[in-house]
Amino acid sequence: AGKRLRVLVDMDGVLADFEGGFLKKYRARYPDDPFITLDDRRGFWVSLQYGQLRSDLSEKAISIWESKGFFMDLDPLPGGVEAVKEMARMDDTDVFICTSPIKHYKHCPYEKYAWVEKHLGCDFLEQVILTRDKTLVAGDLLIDDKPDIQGVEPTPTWEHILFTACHNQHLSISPSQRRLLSWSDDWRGILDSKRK
Ligand code: BVP
Repeated sequence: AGKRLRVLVDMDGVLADFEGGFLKKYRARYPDDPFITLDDRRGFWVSLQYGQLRSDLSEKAISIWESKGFFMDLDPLPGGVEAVKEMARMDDTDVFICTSPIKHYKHCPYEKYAWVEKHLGCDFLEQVILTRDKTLVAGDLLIDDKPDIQGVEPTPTWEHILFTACHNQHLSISPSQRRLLSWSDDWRGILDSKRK
């Protein structure tokens, strides 16, 4: 007993609806161009799939999340904010929001902090970790919708829990990998499984 559990929670696709926010703003800005429904999304990178649809659409997709207000305006995914707040109130539990900003840094880092303040409260700003390399962050669990999380550290301390999203729902994963299907799924059981 006595060891605290450290949970790292991703933001885009886990707490904030990146895919829904993207599609809505893409269609509003480029109403005459083809788009990919959320059901047809495959692969983590939106820009890659749009570029495969038509070569000019990669840049158009990128223009959406590089615009002012994109990250700020993302809706919370169902149950995420409540789950993270409950986690933070649990005994012997530390929760951090671990998120990778885009390299176009004009709006994104600011808006990620603003989103956390708006939806989780200013006390939660203490828990924000912005990094392009999550393998360097030590934790027991990383709840993230990106199937392959890599960086300079070959053996991260966390167990990656794959959070189901439109782009990864059809992926077959190794038997050892665990999924969280949504915030209605048993996230408390996953946390308990890591407590010693
Ligand atoms: O901030 C998001 C958007 C960006 O990558 C970041 C992923 O962060 P994590 O969820 O891993 O923390 N992003 C960028 C592209 C294309 C760039 Br070119 C993309 O297709 N999808 C995407 O999410």
